[in-house]
Amino acid sequence: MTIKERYEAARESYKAVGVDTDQVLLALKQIPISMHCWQGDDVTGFDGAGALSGGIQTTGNYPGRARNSKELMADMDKALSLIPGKHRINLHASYAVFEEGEWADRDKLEPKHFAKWVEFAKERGIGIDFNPTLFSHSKAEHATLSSEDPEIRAFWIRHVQACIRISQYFAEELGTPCTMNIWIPDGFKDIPADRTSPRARLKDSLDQILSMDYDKSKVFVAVESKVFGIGMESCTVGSHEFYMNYASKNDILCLLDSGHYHPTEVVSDKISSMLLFFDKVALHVTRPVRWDSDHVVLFDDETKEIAKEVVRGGADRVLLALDFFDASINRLSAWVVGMRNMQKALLNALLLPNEKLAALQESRNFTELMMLQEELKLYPIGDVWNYFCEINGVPAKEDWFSQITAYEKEVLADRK
Ligand code: RNT
Ligand code: ZN
Repeated sequence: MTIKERYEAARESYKAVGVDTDQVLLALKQIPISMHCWQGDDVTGFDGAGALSGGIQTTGNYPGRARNSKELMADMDKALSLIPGKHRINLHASYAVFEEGEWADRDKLEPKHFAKWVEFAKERGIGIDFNPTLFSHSKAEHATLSSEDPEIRAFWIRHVQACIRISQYFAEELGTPCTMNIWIPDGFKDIPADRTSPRARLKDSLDQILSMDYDKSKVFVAVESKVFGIGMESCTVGSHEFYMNYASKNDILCLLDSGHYHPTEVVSDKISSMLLFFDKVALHVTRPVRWDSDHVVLFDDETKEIAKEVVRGGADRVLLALDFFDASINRLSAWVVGMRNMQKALLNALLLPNEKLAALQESRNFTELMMLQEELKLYPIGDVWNYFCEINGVPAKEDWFSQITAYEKEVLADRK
């Protein structure tokens, strides 16, 4: 049987439970995911400011890490060619592309330092999201926006403001809003004596940053919390309560990273609450394992649960981005696996008879609800997925992987 014939058979199965798979394929194609550039080079960046720091870490030394913008762009291009649909890319400020002999510190970054990325995005018709980089820098050794040192704090305030200008430039050049997400590593390894002052300083820094003039319809500023980081086990200044309150009072967005909560706490359960109080919510989808928050996204239960909430809450209200970094496997494969898994999870959610399931809950028919949810798990989603790949011009099943192996031999092997 061909992929199309299998799809046609699957279409009948889904039709019987009231799901129109043709509509589902159209809907899935409309959901962009922002692919993070930092998986390609282990969060190193191009500004040479220092080794990765700030409580995040990559492990592994799989050969072929992208060493410059040309290599990173080529790798992202290759990965995107194996992922169905049109997506976005997510950049960090440390990925500025300088001309020969040129360099600017983080507080002096300008739109022109990102012109090459705009060119890249324009050629591919995709949007860009952005992140100020408040780590891996000599001025980020202790604290950034919550620093007790006024000069350090002013430096990082200037940096984030520069990033807002760059974000607006992306939005204007590409004709699509840019989500600009602020994450800072500030925190304490051991029990602090004063949790208030650093948080008050962070609050004041954010106030100063947002007092600048920018177009809120073009730049969606978001703030990302974290429960702990390596070397910041006892207190994170930018905690969930801090940012949720800040975002809601200041009309900016909260970004929920699925690796940033206590191990039994899940982001899938937070989305519906956020959407009742905010117009939009931003996500970093990733996979936490033990103390690490950044493993490659799998087609696992929590990713599926997140996708259900995205679909049920309105996919246009959830700004989806991925955030993981694995240096122990082929980096392009990590991107493709993670992106395709996020899409499979969205497909899984779209293929559910969501109204029918909600009606069962509403009538408190939990017996049938459980039965149906479980039976639906073995419906032929794979046949729909393969067809989705085929009609969007990318290899179905594991057939994309031979291209990764070839790229590894032809391109990555030369990077010594
Ligand atoms: C770190 C945060 C943050 C980073 C990226 C590189 O814990 O998740 O989002 O991963 O900005
Ligand atoms: Zn994150």
